[in-house]
Amino acid sequence: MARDTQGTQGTQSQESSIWTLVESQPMEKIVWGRLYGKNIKIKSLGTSSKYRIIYTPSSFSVDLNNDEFSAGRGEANDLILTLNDLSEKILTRISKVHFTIKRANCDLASPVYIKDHSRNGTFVNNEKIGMNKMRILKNDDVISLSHPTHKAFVFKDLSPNESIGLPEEITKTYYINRKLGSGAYGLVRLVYDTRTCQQFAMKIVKKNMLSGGSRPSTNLSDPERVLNEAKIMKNLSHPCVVRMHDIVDKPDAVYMVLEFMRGGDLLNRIISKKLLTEETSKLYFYQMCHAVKYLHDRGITHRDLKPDNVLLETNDEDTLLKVSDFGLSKFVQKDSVMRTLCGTPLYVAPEVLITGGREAYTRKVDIWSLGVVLFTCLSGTLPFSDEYGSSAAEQIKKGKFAYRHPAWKGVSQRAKLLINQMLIVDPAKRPSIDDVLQCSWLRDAAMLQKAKQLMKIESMDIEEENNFLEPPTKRSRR
Ligand code: 3AM
Repeated sequence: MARDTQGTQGTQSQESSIWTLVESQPMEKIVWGRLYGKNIKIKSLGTSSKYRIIYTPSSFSVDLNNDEFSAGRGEANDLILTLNDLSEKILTRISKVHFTIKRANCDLASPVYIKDHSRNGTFVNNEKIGMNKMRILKNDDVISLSHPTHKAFVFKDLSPNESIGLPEEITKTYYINRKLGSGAYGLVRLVYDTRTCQQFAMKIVKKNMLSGGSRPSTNLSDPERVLNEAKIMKNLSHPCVVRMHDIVDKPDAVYMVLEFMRGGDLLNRIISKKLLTEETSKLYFYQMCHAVKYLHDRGITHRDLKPDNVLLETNDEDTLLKVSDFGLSKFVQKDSVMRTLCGTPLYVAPEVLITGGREAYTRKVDIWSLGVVLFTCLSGTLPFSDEYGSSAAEQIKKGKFAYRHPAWKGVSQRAKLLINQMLIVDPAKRPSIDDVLQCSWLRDAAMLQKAKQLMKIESMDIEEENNFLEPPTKRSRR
């Protein structure tokens, strides 16, 4: 039996024992930020304050080590502003609580928020926050009270500075937070728009890191190609296509500020669940198809469709999904051909491998990749792999695959039929995205209803597809 700290046994729960222990040994408080006085001299402290003031002949600083810090005229503030500190003219414009600064759980990994509680305003770097509004406070931000010229404090963020080396265009607008992940191209970071506090994912594509390769599939260095991604993405607007909010192009890297997708990517989802149910696979696949249709209707071929490039909005099973990464895409006119060899092996269409990029290939490459993605969702395995005897490339060129995994026993024939069609080697015989959207497997009222809600659309093609749901009118027998 666990022994409690007071030496009694049995009567007290283990939980309360731990509590006593924690209480008797308070944790050292983390100082997560500091306010330096600027121009105005502030001497007084709130009676209940735990803040340490460091005086120097010309300035002082306050350590921030609680979740929330408040400043204003009122006695309850951590920092009380009085006539000793400010001229009467300024003090009359100071509110009881003028502003508060917060860092959730004093966690250095969280952003710092400043909230304006005053009618006359709290200003950050000369910009008014606005009554009852918040913004993110960054290192070296200057706080003014009631007027931009009444500069009172400079804020020092004591968390590691993640914005070193980033261009000013980015750091002046965004607060740079934790790493979300990384890929072949570079890093993805969580960032916040300091004014709106909105979260985004910033993708940093290093141009030099992508240089080199003589093989076209690895030659991603081409700045034009990076910019191509940007140009295409900025002009796209569809619920299932990742929105690009901002882009900064620099000689060494491109910084893309994208919609933040907190659910992570489809690859991780499949890996964590081993495989997806047919119901979920269908819901995800349907949304991917809508994204691809949107792109194809605009003459855009994605060319790099794979689960890593499909992002999920939430961690819920039924979630909105968005297709990302158009770095390998290219605008093509209808009926024109694409000659660039790109795309990732395993998801790449046979015509790309067969011709080695020397011949033309079309948007049907996306249909093939979608077929592979669907196969992967439903079974958690790849249809083509070097582990199956011959090389994956050989299997792809022959369109040779099998439903080996036991999970396939529980998958409908309609789903398999669709995969068979999407993985036809001859692109001319492979269905178009419209054909795929019309397939019998996707005529599923419950799924369509869910998708419609997630995609928040009333009148898209879904309506047309719903027509399938009408029971066929029975012909009266004569
Ligand atoms: O490294 P992992 O696989 O954990 O989910 C994406 C991947 O995570 C994440 O960054 C990594 C490299 O692509 N990611 C990419 N774009 C994102 C976005 N818009 C994103 N996470 C959230 N929102």
